[in-house]
Amino acid sequence: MINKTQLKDLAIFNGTPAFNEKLHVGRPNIGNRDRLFERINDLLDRRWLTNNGPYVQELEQRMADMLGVKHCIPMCNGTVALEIAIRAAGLTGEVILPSFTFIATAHALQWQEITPVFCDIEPHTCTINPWRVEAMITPRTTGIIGVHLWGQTCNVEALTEIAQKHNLKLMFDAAHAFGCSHQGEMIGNFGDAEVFSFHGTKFFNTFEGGSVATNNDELAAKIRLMKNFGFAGFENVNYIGTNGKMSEVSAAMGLTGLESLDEFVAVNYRNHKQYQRELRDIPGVKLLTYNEAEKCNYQYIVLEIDQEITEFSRDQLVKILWAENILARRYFYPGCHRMEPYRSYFPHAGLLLPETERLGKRVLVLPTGTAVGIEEISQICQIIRFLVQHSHEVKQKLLYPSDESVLAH
Ligand code: T4K
Repeated sequence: MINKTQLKDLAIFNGTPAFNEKLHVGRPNIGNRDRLFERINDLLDRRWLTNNGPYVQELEQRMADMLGVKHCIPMCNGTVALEIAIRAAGLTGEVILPSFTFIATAHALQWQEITPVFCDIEPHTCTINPWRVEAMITPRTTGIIGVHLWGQTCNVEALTEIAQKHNLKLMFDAAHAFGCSHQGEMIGNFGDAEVFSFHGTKFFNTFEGGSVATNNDELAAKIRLMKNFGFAGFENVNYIGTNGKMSEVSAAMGLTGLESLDEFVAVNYRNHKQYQRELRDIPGVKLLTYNEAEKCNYQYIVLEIDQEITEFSRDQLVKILWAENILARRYFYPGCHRMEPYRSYFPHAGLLLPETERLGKRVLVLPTGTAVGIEEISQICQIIRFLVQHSHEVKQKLLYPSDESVLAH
């Protein structure tokens, strides 16, 4: 570990970077390689590569058992899974969702010419604020999509009540929440449908992949047809459909990953605890904590920076960390409403999104997962602690880089 004791030790001020190799957020968790290669050999021998092959079917069954849900239909990625679920559930007109999410949640609606209506979030969970949802319902509203951001679950009860009261569909973007529970029940069981992402950066991955979980048989039947061009039998097409199928090689990765899921959680939990210990009592730096009474994948290490205390901003911190080869990410800045086409469509949306605007400027995500060790975490935390301890000088030096007198501190 490189101990940073003076400003000039920081890489941004020409010191040696803390890490030789870049430390990424979202490095994939890889399960047992031998088991994966065995499965790949099997599927090659079988010459069955896609189109609801045996591995896809096995993965679906295993996931449904694990979640205690009737259907957990594998798909080619989370975005297409969202698009298909939205279409199969019959959403049209306007749908209310948070702006503080990955752009795919909004795009899955707009792609089908459904208007995304951006709603603010609750500050403590970063999930959609149900009380604000109710105020945004219009005669054109057909549904609500909550996002279980960072694996923190939405206020499912309040959203369910609002959806029932106004006769709206309720779906959840559960891209971050595979393996998480809410009130003791696994995510996958709530609303009309919940959508997972199994992208390489997710806690559980199938290279690319996703799934729609639902307890609604009719909806599941529709989704199965829609993900296969609408085909019911060889020559009969019932719906407009698309190609949302998961391939066998992805399912092989998924089956292998499922066997190591407990290990992935254990590593993430260990890392989270390490961050919690080492970032404790640093003024202006708040680590998002999880409800340990629930199941959780602990996949996201989320910091909120209060510039009033740290003096330097979240953006300046990210810049300093990147110089050290710690590639912290500003998820989900600046919010969907500030990205095109939504920025042009709804130029004043931000006025109704004060928490989204506030948190978007304060939040950053740090590396974790099986690719990150506890020494690396200690090094990251040591740098952050050092920065806050010397916040005034750091701020000065960032403002006046050529002032050598500051470096002496
Ligand atoms: N809803 C929500 C709430 C989501 O967060 C997402 C996806 C979706 C829906 C849509 O699901 P998918 O259609 O993706 O299944 C990444 C992911 O691409 C995206 O899946 C994810 N959310 C989002 C939060 O993060 P980027 O633009 O940040 O990706 P990128 O290429 O910068 O990669 C992130 C980091 O991971 C980098 O530091 C490098 C590292 N990485 C990445 C890959 C792909 C690796 O180390 N190895 C790899 O193989 O979007």
